[in-house]
Amino acid sequence: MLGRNVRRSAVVATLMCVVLAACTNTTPQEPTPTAPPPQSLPATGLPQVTPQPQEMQRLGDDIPVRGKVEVVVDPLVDQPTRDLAVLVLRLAGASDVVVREPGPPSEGAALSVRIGERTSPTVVKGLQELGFAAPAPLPPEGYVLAGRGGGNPVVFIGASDAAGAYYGVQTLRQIASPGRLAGVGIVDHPSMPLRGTVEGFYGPPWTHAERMDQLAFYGDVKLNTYIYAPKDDPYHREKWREAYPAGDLAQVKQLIQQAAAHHVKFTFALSPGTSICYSDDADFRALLAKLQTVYDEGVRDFSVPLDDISYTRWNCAGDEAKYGKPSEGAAGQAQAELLNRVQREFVDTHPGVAPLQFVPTEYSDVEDSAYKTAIRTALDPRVLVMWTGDGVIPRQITVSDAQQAEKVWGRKLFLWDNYPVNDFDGSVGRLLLGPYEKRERGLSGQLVGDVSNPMNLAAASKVVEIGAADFAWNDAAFDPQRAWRAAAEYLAGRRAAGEPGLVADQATVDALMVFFDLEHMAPLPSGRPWLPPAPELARRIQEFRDGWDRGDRAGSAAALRGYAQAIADAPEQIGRGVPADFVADAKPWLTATELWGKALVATVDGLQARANGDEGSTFGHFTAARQFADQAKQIRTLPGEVRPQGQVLVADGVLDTFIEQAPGIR
Ligand code: LTM
Repeated sequence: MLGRNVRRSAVVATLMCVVLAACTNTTPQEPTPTAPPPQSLPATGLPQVTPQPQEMQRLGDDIPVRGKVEVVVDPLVDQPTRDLAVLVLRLAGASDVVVREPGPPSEGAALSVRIGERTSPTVVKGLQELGFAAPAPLPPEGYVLAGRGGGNPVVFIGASDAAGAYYGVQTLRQIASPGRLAGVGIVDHPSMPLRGTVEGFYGPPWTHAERMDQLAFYGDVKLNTYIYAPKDDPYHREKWREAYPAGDLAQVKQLIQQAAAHHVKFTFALSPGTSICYSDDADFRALLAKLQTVYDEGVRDFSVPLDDISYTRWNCAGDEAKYGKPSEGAAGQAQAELLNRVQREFVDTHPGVAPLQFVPTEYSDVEDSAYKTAIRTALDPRVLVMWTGDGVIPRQITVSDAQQAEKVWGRKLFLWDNYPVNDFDGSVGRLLLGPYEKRERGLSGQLVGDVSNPMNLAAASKVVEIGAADFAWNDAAFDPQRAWRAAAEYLAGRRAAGEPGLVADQATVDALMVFFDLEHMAPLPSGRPWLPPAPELARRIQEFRDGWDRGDRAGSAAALRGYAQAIADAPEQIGRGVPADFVADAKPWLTATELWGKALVATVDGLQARANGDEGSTFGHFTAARQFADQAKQIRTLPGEVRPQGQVLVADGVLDTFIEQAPGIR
């Protein structure tokens, strides 16, 4: 089974928001019918774009978008990019958008948007006329975008390739707001060549619909890689020799098309390690045959993960005869020979296939070993090797870890980042909605790519995925808190499945930030945190305690009560303003949050009553608080959604502790 068919209903969102862009622009005034159309609109600061561009500057006034707009494209600009440009311009206010190849201008166009190769003469001339000095050629997937309001409003997007053109238009989406495009100049390209996710967790695989949605979303945030490797798809691991049923292959075909439309490499992973006999040519042929079936459907990126297997026991007598007694070094040798053959006999013989990817059996440390020595010395240097950092769930990922890893593996590594995955015992009951923290700036110089291993809950994983996308694109400028808020803006800004909106609903963004804080904690395998629980709530509780101890009892209680009410109200606001798939993923946590919020409100009411000297009602409030908390503790994760199951956790160690301790505060 490739994935469950249906888990939840389709994405439906009602509110509109600036999608990954700050609402810095004001809505333009409609001109009176007799007034001439404005040629430019006063600039209002730089828009926020996520992932953050390498360079962005203001070039002049904003560009009005109204009436007829023409989009002039080179053949480099593919259909999805053209369609996105039309959608963005219509959302921004164009009544009519004409797409044409270079040639005579369309009659009556109020604005021309030129999208083509960075080096094409019209783009070069247009950028010169705008006085925008941009490098050429640009790195792969790069683009330059420049526009300015004025006598003859124009926007130029010059790209290094088709992906660059697509990303230029994704940025156009983020500099658009109702009635205008920001008059800015941007030079942009990714810092890491491979950016995305690996569906590599245990437990319920994503549904087909979730994968389709994820692939579209990756385009929005300039992620270019999706690795298909769900541990619980038997055809990926245990039954790796067996062909996928026809229906599953049809879905693979759809996924490949969806990936291509959003400039994502659909990477097919096959994990034979639990039963392969390395010395058996029949097994090698079975492996190639399986890869061939998906190659025939259009897959051009492949991975052979050999993680989470025993490498001190052979699966057949033939391996002992060929490689000797089971040992780490012998396993490394056998694996390297297998992978080299896949690279030479499959990748090299199939046009268009990218270098093979591989997850080693030792993937989570930086110590040299017999296994790593064998891989380092025997594995074809073109094969990409994945690594999770120093630890399966590391406390942090640093440049020096990656440098050490490069030494022992003999090559720069491809990061398999086990965040926000929640399939291990230490993560029971957790929804990981924290910022993309503790990944050191500068890692792009050491890694060939960064893919995150998400939660079984696909839509909820977008919060961390957006942070990871921002980091992988431009780690030098990365700000985890900024990217975290951008994730809230993204979620609050979908009009409907796959369709962006341009106006932010700040109440929804604020509610999401309150909720994200409550689910900030990220656990190590032991369950102890590598990201602390609810730092904002903890800060406010500390502020309350300090004020209370200083004697400002009423003031400090009133301040905390406001935030307690925001917690209690956040789930309803999120339910109204965020896509249905995120709400469905987060449902048990939202239900628990409302109860914990009510418990906190009642707790603060009890403290306020105490401050007023009303000990009689103090007791009643504390009793109500305990009842709400008891109800919240009953909420459990949903079977079929995550694995393992357990009590849903919300700001544990902060919220529950305060509610328990409050009756003793005097
Ligand atoms: O991390 C790797 C390479 N393999 C597995 C993943 O499949 C799993 O999702 C994570 C988190 O439990 N840990 C692993 O070891």
